[in-house]
Formats: sequence, C-alpha cells, structure tokens
Amino acid sequence: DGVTLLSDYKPYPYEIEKISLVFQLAPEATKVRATLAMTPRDGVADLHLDGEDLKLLGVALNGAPLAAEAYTLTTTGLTIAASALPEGAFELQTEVEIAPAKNTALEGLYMSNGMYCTQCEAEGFRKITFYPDRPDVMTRFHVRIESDLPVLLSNGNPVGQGAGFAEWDDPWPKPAYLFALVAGDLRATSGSFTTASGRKVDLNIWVRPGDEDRCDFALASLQRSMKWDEEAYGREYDLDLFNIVAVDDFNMGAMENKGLNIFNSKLVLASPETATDTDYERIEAVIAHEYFHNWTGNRITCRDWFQLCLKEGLTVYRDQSFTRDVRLGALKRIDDVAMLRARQFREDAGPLAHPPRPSSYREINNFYTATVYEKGAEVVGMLATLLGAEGYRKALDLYFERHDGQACTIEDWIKVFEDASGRDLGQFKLWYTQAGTPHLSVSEQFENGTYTLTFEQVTAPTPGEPEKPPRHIPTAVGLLGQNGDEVVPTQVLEMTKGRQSFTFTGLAAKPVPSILRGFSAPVVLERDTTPAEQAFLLAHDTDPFNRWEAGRNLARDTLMAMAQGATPAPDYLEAVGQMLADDAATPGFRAACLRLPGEDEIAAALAKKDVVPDPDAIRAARRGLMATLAQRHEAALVGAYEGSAVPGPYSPDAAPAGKRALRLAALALLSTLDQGRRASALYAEATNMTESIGALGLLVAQGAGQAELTAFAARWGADPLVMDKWRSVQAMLSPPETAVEVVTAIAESGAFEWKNPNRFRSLLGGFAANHAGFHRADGAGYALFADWLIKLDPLNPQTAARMSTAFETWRRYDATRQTHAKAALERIAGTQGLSRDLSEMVGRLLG
Ligand code: HT7
Ligand code: ZN
Repeated sequence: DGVTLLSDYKPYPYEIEKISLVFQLAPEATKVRATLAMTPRDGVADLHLDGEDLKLLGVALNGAPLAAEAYTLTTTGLTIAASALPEGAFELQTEVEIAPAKNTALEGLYMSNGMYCTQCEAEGFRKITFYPDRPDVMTRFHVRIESDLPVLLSNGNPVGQGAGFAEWDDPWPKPAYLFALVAGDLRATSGSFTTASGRKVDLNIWVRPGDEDRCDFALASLQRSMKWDEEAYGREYDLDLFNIVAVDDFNMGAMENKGLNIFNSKLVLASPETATDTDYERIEAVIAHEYFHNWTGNRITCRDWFQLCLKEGLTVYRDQSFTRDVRLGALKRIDDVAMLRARQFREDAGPLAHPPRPSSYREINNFYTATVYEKGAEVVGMLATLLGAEGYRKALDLYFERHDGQACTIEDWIKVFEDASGRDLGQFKLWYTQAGTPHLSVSEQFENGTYTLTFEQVTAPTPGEPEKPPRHIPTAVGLLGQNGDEVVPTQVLEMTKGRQSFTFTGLAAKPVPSILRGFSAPVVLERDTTPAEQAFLLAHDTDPFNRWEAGRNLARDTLMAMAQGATPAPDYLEAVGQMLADDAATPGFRAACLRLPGEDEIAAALAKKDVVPDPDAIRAARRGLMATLAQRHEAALVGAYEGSAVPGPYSPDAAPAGKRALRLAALALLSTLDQGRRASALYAEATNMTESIGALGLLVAQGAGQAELTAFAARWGADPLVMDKWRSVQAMLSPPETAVEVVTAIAESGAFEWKNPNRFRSLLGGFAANHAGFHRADGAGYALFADWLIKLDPLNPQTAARMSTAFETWRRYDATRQTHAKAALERIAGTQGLSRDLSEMVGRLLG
C-alpha cells in the first residue's frame, strides 16, 4: 500500500566496491553510464536497483550485454534475477538517458538558469541512474563529466581535466544521497583553511557571474565553522578541497554533498544593501550546519531514512551551539526556542505529529520536519544536559571512534551515551520514539525552611499513539531570594515518573523558583503564578532565557485575556518599562523582550485552554497592546529608537545587529502612535536592508507604504532575492481585509516566477504567516492557498507538500472556518493525478 516500515529493514544483499559514472551532459538528453563493481554478501540473490524516470539504453554484465529475459524493468527500478548472476564478484554496467531541462521537481539532475546541478537526498539519485538508492549502501565514486561548460564539479578531488571534460574521485565511501554534480558558467570566491594538523584546504564559493561580490561573508563563515569543529568536537576536514555552489532553484536551504555543498543562493549571497541581519545570521548557521554534516551525516551516516534525526538533530544541535559560541549566546537560545514553539510545538499538537524517529512513512520528503530537525536537536541537548559538558564530549568522541564509516541507528547512538556514562537511557529513548509535547505542571510548598517542588507530566495522545508513558525530563532549576539573589544555583532535577517531588532544605525564606532554565527540555511548563512573580523574574532572573521567558509569559497571558475582552494587565505594562530601562541588559536582549508573541502563538495558547481562537480579535488585541505599550512608554521608546542607531559602515556582528533589532522593535511600537512618520523617515535614510525592509514592513502593516513599495520595486526589480522580501512583507503583513487581494495581484502579475521555490515561498509562505489574512472568515485565504498548491503540485510536489503545512492548525478555529478549510483540503485531495507527496500530507491533515 505504499507504506515503508522501519520494522521491514533488511540489509542490501550486495557490497559495492566502487561506482564509476560518466555523464554526457545535454539539456534534453543527458547520457549517464554507470559501472558498479559488486560482490554478493551472502550468496547470490535477486539484485534490485532503484530507478525512476530513466530511459534505459543498455545493461551489461561483465562487459557482455544482458539478455532482456534476465531482468525486469518497472516504474520503480530494475531487477536482475539471481539465476542470471555469477557466484562471486562481477561488474554491472547500465546506460540511461535523462532530461535535466524538463526536471521541474528539482530532485535528481536538473537545470537552473543554464547550469546543471543535482539534489539527491533523500531519494533523488534513482532519477539519475539505476542504483541501490539507500543510505546504508556506501561506496567510492569516480565521476567523469563531459560538457563544454567552463566549470565541471563533483565530489572529492579533481583527478583529470581537459577540453570538454573533468574527472573527479572521492576517496571516502558514501551513500548515493551525497553524490553531487554541478556544471555551468560559474565564478569562484576562493580562500583556504589550514587544519589543526597542518593540511591546507582550498575553499571555493561558486556563483553566477555578477554575484561574486556577495560571497565574502559565506567564505568567512565556512572558515569559522571549520575552526569551531576542530575546537569543540576535535573534527578536522578530510579532503584538500571544499566547494560550495549557489543555485537559484532549490527546494530547501542547502545540501551537504561530500566536498561539494550545494546551497540555495539566498543562503550564500549577502551584502549590507541586500541582506538583513537575520539573513547574515542564517547564512552563517547554514554554512556551519552543512559543513558539520561532514562528520555527522557523511562520515557517519544513517542506516535508513527513519534514522534521519541521527544526522539532522545532532547537526542542528551542533550548528546552534556554534552560533551561540560565535555570537551572543543567550539570545540564540531565545530565538531557537521561539522557533521551536512556533513550528515544532505546533506540529506536535496537530494532525502531522510524529516522533523524531518515525516508524512508517509514505513519502520520506515529508519527514524533513521541525520535529526531526529541531526537536531532534533538543533531544541531543537533553543528553548533553544529563551527561554534562565533559560527559557529552566523551560520548561524542566514542561515537566518532566507534562508528566512523558506518551507517547507524538511533539505537547505536543511545548505546554510545550509555557506554560513555554508564547510565541506562532506556526511558530516555522515548523522546525519539514517541510524538507529542509533554505538559509539565508544577506546584510548590514551603514549610520550616524546606521548599518542595512537585512536578506532574502529561502528554496528550497523538495520531496513532493513545498511551504516553512518562518521559525522562531534565529540569534545570534555580531558586532566587526575595531580593533577587540566587540562593540555590542551577541544578538539574531528573524527572522520570508521572508525578515527582524534589526538596530543597535549609532556606531562610520562601524562594522564587526559576524552572526549566535555558529551556532544558522541550515541554510546556504550566504553573499558576501571579503576574507579580513573573514580573519579578523578568526583572531579576539570573538565567537570561528564563528572564525572557517570564516576560513572554506575561505578554502571552495579557494577550490571551485581551483577545477575550480584558484590558492589559498593569504588572506587564510596568515590567516592560523596567526592562526597557535596564541598561545592563544588551540591546538585543531588550529587543527580544519587547517583541510580542505572534498571532499564531496566541491562537495556539487559547486553543490549549479550549477557547476557540478568533483571528480578528487576536490581531486587534496584539495591535491594541502595542499601542498601549507605546503610549505608556513613549519617551523610553523614543530614547531606545534614537539611542540605538548604529552609525558608520554596516557590520553583521551580533552587537550592532542587536542594536538594530532594538531600534526596530521600539519603532514597531512607536509606529502605532505616529502614523508611520518615523518608519517612513527611516525607510528614506536607511543604508542597509535590515532597516529598509524593517521600516517597509511596519508601513505595510498599517495599510500604508505604497510610495515606498513602488520605490523599492524600482530599485530592486532586477534582483529576485531582494524582491522576495518585497513580496513576503506584503503577503505577511498586509491587513487581513486586503491580504488576499494583495497576494492575488502579485501572483497574477506577469512578473511572478512561481515555479521557482524561493519566489513561491516568498509570496505563499508569507501569506500563510499572515494569521488573520490566511484564516479570513469567508475562507478566501484557504481557497487561494489551495489553488496555488494544486497549481504547483504537478511541477514540484516536494515544495507543494511542504507548503501544505499551512493547514496544520485548521481544526483550532470555529465551525465556519473549519468548513472552508476542510473544503479547500478536500478540493486538493480530489485533484486528478495528485502527487504522493501532497496526497500523503492532505490525507494526514484531514485524518
Ligand atoms: N540534508 C539536507 C536535506 C535536504 C533535502 C531533503 C529533501 C529534499 C531536498 C533537500 N535539500 C536538502 C539539508 C540539511 O539538513 O542539511
Ligand atoms: Zn542537515
């Protein structure tokens, strides 16, 4: 029935010593000849090679053409009967023809603006040649590319080059999903890195002619990443060459192909005029992420795709740690948790909930999710918390020593931690195998100097998992005295039961607890506290994450109450003033505290309390609170706005970026009072994209900014990456009354290149983030979105399926909205020829 099960895993019956590939590139008819040196593992067996959309030109065994009766060809591959195969080693050769110019799915070999490139993860190699396209089959690749294009790249080292061809050899065995080929008219920005053991590695960032001046930051980010991985994990790079190529048409962010990373151009190209502070931070993080995969993913890979979080969760944890170390640490944790809640908690609470290590799927591309990546990273973080920094490093050293060159499972990973620490992690493993976010409620008791915290954990059922046994939850707790001093420093309480108490003795007075410091576990903490206590923590907590969290809780509670008709809580308004005045806190931290929870987060919080969220009321509450804060603290906000201007040349470093963030956060509030006067002025004088687009967004959010939008388009019309911002800002921030019309007008203008995933995401992804616009009561938002998914699906199923998660929360809303959303989903489901990708998603969304 098209379902793949973890429990069905069987090793591949053949070993492949090496593969030699020859590509004769042509847009409509590329020829691929593959020669595989194979040996049966355990006696001769039927030999299956995956293959899709390939035109078979010939099969030969040990140099002799294979008779047609010896093999069967289906739409999914080629099977050679055991009876046609020799006892021992043999060489199998196939030749196929493919049409990269017609490949709109951007999986396998495809073309982007005249250049050839590949995307093979997860199962794209089977669209290039017949091969066992599974991560546990690892082999050495030799590649010959024949083409007149000037730059011809593949994995590993260049071993031959001449007129119209290049040859590459990768000495490290790898699974097919890490294969890459690039051919085009490209320019390099080059540098080098000398490893700790003294080897010089050549580094190149390859881009289209004209983009060379936007590559310096990417190159420097790569050098920082290489250094950090040596220092933090003892991992050196293992080839003499590392290439990164920027591609304009790409389904995701980037891809860690061995020695030849391929990137979405938006995650490489940066200049102060065209990229925001957030873009810079993200470029650095993704460059690091893909580089770190060289050890966690490539040298040690996954046995099968169920183990995806083995490489992704760990590599996200590594890139988050890197950013924390090279930028301002505490803020990074705040941003990561905000993102985790917005995306992963949302996923975990809806119809698409699944464990970080799922046990079945229809389409693996649908499992590159926030749960596999971000929750996967949280689970690694909890292991680090449980073992401590030294214990964690010891475990990772053992992991690399024990499993280098292997394709592993989550069981192998857990065993490493058990062996390195001597602990039993059987219960901890539930984090990998069960879906859902535990809710942790806390109560306190104080008597005769003894303070007791009692925790109770409950996880609601998720699709297919009615019972949820208790998890092993590391809860970092510190206790503060009434004057704000820390009376008990942070300690990690390990909860393993459904209900459990922890005591602290010898206290002079009842303390104020700071629970789940640094967000030590991905749970929802529920605690009946007073606004006064939250305000105290916002003012005094020594843990920066919990300090922010206290403000966030206050803001969320205030907004929830306001969305149901209440007026803003005075404690919150007061606390914001104190926080704004706290010069000891960094500007970036103050900016994070000033930003209010998004409308979707408020809707989720209401739904959790069984209140049906009203998107219009939520929007009104949020805007109302912004105006109230602005009135109340106008002078301080003007001070923050003016005082955090950053003069001089632009630098993307954390400190100036934090100042700009504070400036824009203050401006967002002030704009509710000045009719956009300051935002207009900032737009006119801005010399960097952070402030230009920030100011433009604030104007659009007020239903204004027409002149600025026109000026922006006139200036940047020829730069698609910058125009993506212009589209997103309008789709995401236009008032709900006009958002559908604004999006429709942009979509229907001839200039919208919807087949490019970045363009599509900028507009439709932006619109999905426009909470009140997308969830418009008459269903026009849902209908528009469904129209575009139906249009994209036949060309690019992967991106269409990914974007369908916009509908993940449809059951939260009122009956009228539900009726419209359901109709839109059913219309998608009923579309003729729907892809496996999108039909799996819609099925689960309706499920
Ligand atoms: N490992 C890479 C995942 C990826 C991908 C997956 C499916 C389809 C297209 C894709 N492009 C990249 C990226 C990463 O996590 O590093
Ligand atoms: Zn990754």
